[in-house]
Amino acid sequence: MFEEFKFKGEVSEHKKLRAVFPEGLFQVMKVQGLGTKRTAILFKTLKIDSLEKLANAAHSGDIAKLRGFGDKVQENILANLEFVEKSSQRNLLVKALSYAGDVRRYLSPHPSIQNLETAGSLRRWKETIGDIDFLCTSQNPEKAISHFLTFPDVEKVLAHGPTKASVLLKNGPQCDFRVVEPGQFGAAMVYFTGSKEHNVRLRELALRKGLTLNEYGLFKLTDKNKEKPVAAKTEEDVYRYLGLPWIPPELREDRGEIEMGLKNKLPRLIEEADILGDVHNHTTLSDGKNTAEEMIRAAENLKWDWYFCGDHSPSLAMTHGLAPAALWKKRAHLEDLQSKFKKIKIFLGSEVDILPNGNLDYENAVLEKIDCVVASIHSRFKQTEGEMTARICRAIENPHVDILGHITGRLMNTRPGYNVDFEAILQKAKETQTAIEINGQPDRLELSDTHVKRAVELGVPIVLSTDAHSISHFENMVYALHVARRGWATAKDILNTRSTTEILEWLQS
Ligand code: DGT
Ligand code: CA
Ligand code: CA
Ligand code: ZN
Repeated sequence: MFEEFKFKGEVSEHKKLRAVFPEGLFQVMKVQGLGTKRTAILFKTLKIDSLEKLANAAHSGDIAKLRGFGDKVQENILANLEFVEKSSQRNLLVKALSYAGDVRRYLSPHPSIQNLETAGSLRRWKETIGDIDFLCTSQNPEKAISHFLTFPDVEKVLAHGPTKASVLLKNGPQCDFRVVEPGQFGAAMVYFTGSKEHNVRLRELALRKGLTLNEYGLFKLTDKNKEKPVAAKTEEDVYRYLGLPWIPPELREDRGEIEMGLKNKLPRLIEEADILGDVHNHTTLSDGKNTAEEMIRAAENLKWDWYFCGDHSPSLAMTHGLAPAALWKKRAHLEDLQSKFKKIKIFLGSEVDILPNGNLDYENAVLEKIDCVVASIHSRFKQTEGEMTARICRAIENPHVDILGHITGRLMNTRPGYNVDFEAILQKAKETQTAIEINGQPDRLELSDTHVKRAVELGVPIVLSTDAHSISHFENMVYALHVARRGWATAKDILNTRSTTEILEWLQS
């Protein structure tokens, strides 16, 4: 059962487990150096099911006495507890989406609720979420509010009035709910989608045009009592009256979207339908849970055109990576499998470790024969920023490396990434035309949005990856996609949009 904990990002699984295990156990497991096995031991022997109990046991020295733990592990726990406690105040996007899905399924069928939408950071697909914001219109706001308050997963009502309410969800984040007039819905959506910084800039722009903007509408300054909005019903109306195109929520961060919007130069962001395949994933041959055949079938069901079927390289023992002989056996197996699949083209991929000195885990003669090489770091996270940067730059200088995998090794709310000089790496990637990955695992999501934007500016190729260890992880592509969108990426900036011929050409060039 504890093994199953490992599957992060499986929303349904997560939900089932949430009901069975104390929430605190999930937090304990996230402390770096613990993981599923040690968390299980701590739970069974010392009844540790919360961060508080973990801290007490570590301070009293009980943990060091356990077999297989010792002083060093105990010290590590104490050091890492601080990081986890600090970061657990914001929820991972994936978790917030799961809660928001529950709320939506409960609210949307109700007869007094229309136009139910999420707003706030969730609608902007920010990587972490403070609270969940919902907006709707209604003929009967009080009925809508009282329905919201009777949601079975409400732990505590924080505040409520005739048109708005805030609750704390069981084991979960805060959720805010507002009911607005249908005629004001667009203005309310703009206001409550934010970000605050984007809204400030919109209001400045409004003022310059002799207008004033709030959650009820856009009004002329001469309309002293704000009686007749010039725009309010739809977001498009509000933006249009300000001289702007509708701005995708992912861009609403005051990172230049208003300036570019005024010039009508906003990028046409990449969309889910543009994605034709994945380059980074794993099968049962290394540490995945599904066979190559199962993975490929699931990929074909997603209507992808191509699939680079990957696994780990051997240096990291716990992932059971493939020695060269096993790689060639796998290639033959993939060639056999191809005859079973008519719609998807299968290739040999590999996630190859970058060794501490920047060398790769396979010889060049082996790398050369792999169709797509993703190089990533999985060891010696404690090197200095200078060492890490040099190590990565050296790896991507190797002409057989096509893609740099998870660039910082971070696990959000668990461990910070290793320190790297992003600018130096992006420049090196540009020079060597190595692609940089946006890893879609919900607790990684690296490269982050601002670095994606920089990569786009520099013309560094970007690839979205699922890093799937089971077929259910293919949904990670959606998270990677939205990071790309938050980084202003268009289809042309992202390699996953290339046809089979084009991606092979790119890999060979
Ligand atoms: P979060 O919840 O911390 O992840 O981030 P948001 O962006 O969802 O922030 P939240 O829930 O406090 O508020 C939702 C939106 O409402 C926010 O993005 C912009 C708008 N908003 C809230 N408070 C203010 C404010 O004081 N001024 C302005 N202009 N907008 C606000
Ligand atoms: Ca929020
Ligand atoms: Ca809020
Ligand atoms: Zn991987």
